[in-house]
Amino acid sequence: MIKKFLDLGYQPLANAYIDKKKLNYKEKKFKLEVGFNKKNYLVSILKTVSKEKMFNKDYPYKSSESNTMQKSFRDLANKLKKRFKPKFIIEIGSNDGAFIKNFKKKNVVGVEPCKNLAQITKRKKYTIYSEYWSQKLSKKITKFKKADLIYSANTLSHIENIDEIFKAVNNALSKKGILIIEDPSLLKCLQNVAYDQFYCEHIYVFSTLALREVLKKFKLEIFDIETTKTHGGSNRYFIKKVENNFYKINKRVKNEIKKELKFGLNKYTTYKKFEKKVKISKQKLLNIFSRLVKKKLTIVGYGATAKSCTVLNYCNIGNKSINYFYDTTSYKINKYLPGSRILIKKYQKLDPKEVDVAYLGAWNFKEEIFKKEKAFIKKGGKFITHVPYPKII
Ligand code: DWN
Repeated sequence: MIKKFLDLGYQPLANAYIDKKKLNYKEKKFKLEVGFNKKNYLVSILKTVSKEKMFNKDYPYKSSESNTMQKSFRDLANKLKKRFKPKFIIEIGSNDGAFIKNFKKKNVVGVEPCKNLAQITKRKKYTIYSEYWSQKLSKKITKFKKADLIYSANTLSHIENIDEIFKAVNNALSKKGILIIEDPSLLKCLQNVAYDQFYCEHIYVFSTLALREVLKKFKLEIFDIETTKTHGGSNRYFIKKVENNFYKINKRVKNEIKKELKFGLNKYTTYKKFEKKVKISKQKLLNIFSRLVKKKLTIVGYGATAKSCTVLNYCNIGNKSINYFYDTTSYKINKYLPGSRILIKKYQKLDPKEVDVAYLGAWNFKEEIFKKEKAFIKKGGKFITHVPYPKII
């Protein structure tokens, strides 16, 4: 039933940054292929890696590293408090606490299997279950009180066993309780030719169409939807039990589905067109790098993202093109990007005396980055992006 439409070659684990001592060892790679399920419209990678290999005590990504995400979580928390007045909230995938820190400790618990991240929030005295989300855990957390709000950003698309997720959500939610999930939008991903949304951790990139189909089995339904700019364009889905008549289905849901159908997210041919665009994008990006390298310009990477792992390995771009990456995340500094093995240095403001061009690994934070690098831009510094098409800015 699942038909492959995209082959992104052999890829290492996207967040497995390499220590200098381990540079002589070969990394394990896996074939990164993406497919479309004609039955429920779900887009997923075909070969998955075990969750224990990806989400463990060494997980390097911290949501709080960007002001954009901090603001997005703060604004959302304020909105949710007003609109739903939740008394007991569960966050699935609480990362370093960027969302839950906006709530009173007595009102919220986090679920975060990556122990290093869970620890950060535990130290601030929040209740965090350092386990994978499951039916067993949901029963434990809600033994005495069901949740009136479950929130999960950029996490459910990382969990292979969809059945387990939603059965656990059903267990944990009160009758009037709601689930809000936020993940990159498949429509935006295709429109932006952002093929780097596909890597080992992103098992699914959801569309409203697909999510609606998946939820039916669990007697859950989407009653509202918001589109956000975060992570290159995401959808925030508001979901309730079908039996819960407390909330009416907002017409935004219908409108979003209309948009997705118009674009053809229900048709395999749309995905084959996307495949062609990805190949063109690769060629154009390689042409840009080759032109700049010939001119002997100094190119660095900006933001050693998981997404850039897909781009660098698919396009075979390495340290002959990009001298090093800058990143603000302490775990990543002085390590090397998986596959491409480009060194990651501690972030410092771009200096036009040292850098001619910066490749935007974190293109999704372009606005935040451009604000920070005003001086570099003013003095003629340039950026390369591959989204929505490869170009120098
Ligand atoms: O889904 C996921 C998303 C939410 O986060 C995970 N699977 C893994 C991770 O993906 P990513 O690494 O592609 O996410 P980001 O948020 O695009 O990563 C931004 C990176 O760039 C971080 O390492 C921090 C860094 N950064 C920086 O060095 N300077 C970010 C900003 C805004 C900056 O100014």
